[in-house]
Amino acid sequence: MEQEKTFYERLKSKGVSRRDFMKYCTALTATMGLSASYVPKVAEVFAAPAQRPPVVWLHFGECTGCSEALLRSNYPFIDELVLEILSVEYHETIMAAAGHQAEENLHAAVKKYKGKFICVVEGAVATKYNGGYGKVAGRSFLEIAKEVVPQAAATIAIGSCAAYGGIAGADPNPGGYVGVGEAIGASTLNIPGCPPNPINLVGTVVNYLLLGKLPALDDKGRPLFAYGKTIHDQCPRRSHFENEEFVTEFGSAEAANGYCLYQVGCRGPETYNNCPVAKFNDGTSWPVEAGAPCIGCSEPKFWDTMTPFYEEM
Ligand code: FSX
Ligand code: SF4
Ligand code: F3S
Repeated sequence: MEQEKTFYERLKSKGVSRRDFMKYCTALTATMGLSASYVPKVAEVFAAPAQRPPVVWLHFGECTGCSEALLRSNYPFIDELVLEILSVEYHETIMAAAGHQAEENLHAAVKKYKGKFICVVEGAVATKYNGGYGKVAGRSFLEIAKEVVPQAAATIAIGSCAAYGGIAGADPNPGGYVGVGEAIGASTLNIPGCPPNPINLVGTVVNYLLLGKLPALDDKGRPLFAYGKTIHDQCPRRSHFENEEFVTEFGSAEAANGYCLYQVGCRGPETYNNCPVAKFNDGTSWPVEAGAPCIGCSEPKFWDTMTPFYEEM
């Protein structure tokens, strides 16, 4: 109880009301595919976590948009919440240490939490030329991944780069960039998207803390709660298109068809993700709602298979 009180007091001091927090927990519970009766239990995971798993967060070939999406989320407190449930031991973007001290932190964390930490990987791994296309502190991404990943309890590849190679792995891919799992022959839980929606990472971790297991995955390693349906299947532009009233509003089926972005290249029918329901920026909007066709950013090799993005499939 004391711990819970402290938690709400901490949130309050950051300008987050209990009501805001419960609103977030309700959205998160729905995203995870759990019934509303789980909302208090989800809140409890944050307010009184039974355990805070240590996390080693690695950065390889990427734009850091994945971390930025998490840290600059419009829920002003999501980064705080993540730090309530995870003990982030190493993260190059947010840690104070630099240079040799940062390297020491990495080695110390891996040694101390061997077999117990969650490894989160952001970015793709260069495999050609002995990993020569990407290094941190004089060691190749490949070398670091080979050392750290096998010592983790589980590895989460966040973003399409870490999951499948992403932009770094796009044709002609001179560095031989691939996803971290492929690079070292390990299996990873993948949360793709460029960037991915932070709620899907939080949902995965909360699922683990609440139910004691990782969520069910599809054949591409993605949690089914988030990637079980296509964008097109959940798209409001589609339901509008199929909705008679909407067609009437637009005057004709032809005009309503213009509202759907298929003809300007939307890849929603081949892309699995929950953007239409989870949305971004505090549930404000998502690409198709904002008028931008889905470019298939959560699918493997989308830079090669979905381009040119502006042409009809
Ligand atoms: Fe890749 Fe993440 Fe795209 Fe960027 O770090 S998934 S380039 S949004 O940021 O890895
Ligand atoms: Fe499908 Fe895209 Fe059209 Fe939405 S905008 S209905 S996802 S093709
Ligand atoms: Fe990506 Fe398409 Fe969603 S481009 S962010 S999967 S709408």
